[in-house]
Amino acid sequence: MMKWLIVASLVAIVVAQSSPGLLDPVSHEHKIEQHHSLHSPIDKSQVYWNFGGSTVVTKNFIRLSPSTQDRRGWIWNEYPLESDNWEIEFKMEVFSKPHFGGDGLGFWVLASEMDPSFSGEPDAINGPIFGMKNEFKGFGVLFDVYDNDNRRNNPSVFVLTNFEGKTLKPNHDNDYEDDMYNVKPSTVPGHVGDPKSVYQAHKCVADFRNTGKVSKILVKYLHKVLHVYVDTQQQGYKFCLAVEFPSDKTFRDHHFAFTSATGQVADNMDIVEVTTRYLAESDRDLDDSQFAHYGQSSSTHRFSGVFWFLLTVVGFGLTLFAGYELVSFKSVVGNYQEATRLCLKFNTKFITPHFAVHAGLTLLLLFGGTWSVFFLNFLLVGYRAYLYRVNQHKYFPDSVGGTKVHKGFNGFLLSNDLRQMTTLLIYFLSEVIYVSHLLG
Ligand SMILES: [Ca+2]
Ligand SMILES: [Ca+2]
Repeated sequence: MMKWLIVASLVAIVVAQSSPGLLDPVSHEHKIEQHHSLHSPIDKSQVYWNFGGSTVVTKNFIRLSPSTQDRRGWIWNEYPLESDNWEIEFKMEVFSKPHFGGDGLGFWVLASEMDPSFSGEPDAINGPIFGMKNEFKGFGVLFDVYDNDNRRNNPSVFVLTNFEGKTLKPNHDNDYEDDMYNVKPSTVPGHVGDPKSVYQAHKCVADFRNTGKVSKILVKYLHKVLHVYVDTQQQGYKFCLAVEFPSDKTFRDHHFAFTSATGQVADNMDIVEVTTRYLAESDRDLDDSQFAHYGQSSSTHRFSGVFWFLLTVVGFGLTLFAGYELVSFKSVVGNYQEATRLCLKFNTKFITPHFAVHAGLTLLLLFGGTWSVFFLNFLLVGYRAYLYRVNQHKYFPDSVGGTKVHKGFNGFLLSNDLRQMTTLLIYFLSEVIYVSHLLG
């Protein structure tokens, strides 16, 4: 019973996710503007949307581009914006089998003169910026999936502006780092000028690719400040970025659009649902510092592959050793003489180096940002430190195969059997996580 309780609680610790966000930045009090929205069945609800390029519209989703190299697709909302303040919430999915995917997609707010139906060319808005042409007029919230500069800071979310409709030449090779719009908000709570300010972000890294879930994005434009919130795990929105546009900027009569592009690498890029609301000038600004947030780099990639490779190798060694230990002790059950010999061997040769290697690995975990695994291993280190302190760390033949612990000892001890099984389980679960980090 005790054994299974421990197993169950260890598994629970490892799979434990952060608790869902309590705050909801969506302005549910305002009604949905159907002209700017898309709901299932999409093929019936898209009368206000035009599409082209590689885009395919089905009942349940719009595939902007398929997981095929060098494709570009777009959809354009034909109904012009009739409010200065608005928010758009969309669900999207970016996925494909290969380890790498890309290039990316964009949500755009564009001047009406860009309306593709004005052009003789059906794909006139298509171009190299995730499916958008360099001369776009307006701005876009971009989702850059592929990590071109190998700085392990993708998929990233940021804003690109071109209010004059000039020919932009953004630097795709460094993932638009030099081109991102980065004017920080000066007027809203939680940002620059606010003593509580913790977020001064004009971009974020949010891993929305191959999550097996639909990601939700909320873009809110209120009082000239553009806020972006992202939810990749269906656990509630987290803050991503906020930027302030020039005070004379209104996007009345502009149009919503989405584009995407694949290149050498290719993902399916789907829009699953779009919900738009007009906001009122009297709406209150949200305090972005109250939200959990996505950082500037991916937490799972805070360390290089070498770091996780090292953990994987050492963790594999420890797992093998724990397995060997367990099997060795099982094989001498009932044979007191052999059990004595085995205990002596482990007590003199293995226990201290084994504990030392594991303690070193746990120390490394402290820097890896994987708190559940660190906590799990820290428990084990703590228990072993306790064993040393009460001088009960050695194996003794009486307890091999049984549940007996040292006679005359009043503290807390696991039986040898349980101690070895728990160790093996913790090592194994940790190893699974090291490998998953190593593989990205
Ligand atoms: Ca990129
Ligand atoms: Ca990058």
